[in-house]
Amino acid sequence: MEIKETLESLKSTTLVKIEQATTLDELNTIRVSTLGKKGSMTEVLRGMKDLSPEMRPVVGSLANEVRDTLTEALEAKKEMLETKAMNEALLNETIDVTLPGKELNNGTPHILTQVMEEIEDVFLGLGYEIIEGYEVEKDYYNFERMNLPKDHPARDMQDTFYITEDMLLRTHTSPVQARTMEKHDFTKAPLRMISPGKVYRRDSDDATHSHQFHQIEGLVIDENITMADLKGTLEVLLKKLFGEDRKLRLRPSYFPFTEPSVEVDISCFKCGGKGCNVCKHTGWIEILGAGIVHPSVLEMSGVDSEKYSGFAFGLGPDRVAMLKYGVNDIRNFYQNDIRFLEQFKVKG
Ligand code: FA5
Repeated sequence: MEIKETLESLKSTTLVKIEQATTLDELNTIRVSTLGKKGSMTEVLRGMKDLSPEMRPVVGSLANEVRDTLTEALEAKKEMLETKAMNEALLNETIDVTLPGKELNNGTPHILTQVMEEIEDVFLGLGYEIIEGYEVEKDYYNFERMNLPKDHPARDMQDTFYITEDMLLRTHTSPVQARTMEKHDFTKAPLRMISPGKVYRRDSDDATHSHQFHQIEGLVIDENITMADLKGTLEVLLKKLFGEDRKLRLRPSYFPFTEPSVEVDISCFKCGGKGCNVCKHTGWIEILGAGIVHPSVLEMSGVDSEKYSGFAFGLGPDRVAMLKYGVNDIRNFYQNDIRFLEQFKVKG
């Protein structure tokens, strides 16, 4: 009889404890200490082995009833406490829908990329192809095929970084001329191409010179191409880029791969032509070199120089970007200063 009473009293005291529990943790402690492996209920049931055979089923069914009642009471209380906790959380966690959202910091193409794409668009509109060259180039294409044999003194104008005796970081985009001409079938169509990319020189850096910069090479080969075609094309480009009022100046110059050769200057953005520190007090900033392709350059690429002629130019988009946006030091483009770069965000 004693074990029956113990079970009854365990039931009633545990039900009171369940009733009084205020947290899920407390409830769990009650469950473990009553129904768990080392719980009081298990402890009581261990005494069953001492009962008479007639009493065992009676006490067994009572024990089942007590366990079921307690399990149900624990479940019901658990559900109640969970609902209560959720309601409290909902009341406490007020969401302020009027708070401003977090601003997403969108990236933007680098200003030099934007300027190069603008120039590419002008030439695509004129029917040119865009061709990529190699930044690591053979001495042969960079110099020899551009009419600069080994030991030619004009190589000094473009001293560079050699990788081996025959391989170098290209000093200009002009080697793309030779690589394109030797593959082109002139019996099918004239050649009109531009080639943008990075170039390298052992120049000492200053406000308008960087040891790594960009060029856009241009090349047009057809029958009867003259200096007038070159001048007309450059005028279309520079007026599109800078507006109608910017002045253009062609100065006689020398490149071994063009004859005649010119340097093309544009009036200074800062002083408008009066002379200042940006234009080194000349009123002009040089932005490209150009000329009529030298017959030897054509012949070395297998092009008949009696039949075909062409013009070529090498434009510095870094200088174009400086002129267009009034940037007075080229080094700003390469220093990755976010405050500088953010000024040229594409609005979108
Ligand atoms: C050349 O590199 C020739 N290959 C251009 C050419 C092509 C002439 C086809 C004739 C026919 P030059 O060294 O002048 O030429 O450079 C061309 C342009 O690159 C310059 O007008 C200038 O805008 C830019 N440039 C040259 N050196 C630097 C530098 N260190 N930093 C930034 N821009 C430069």
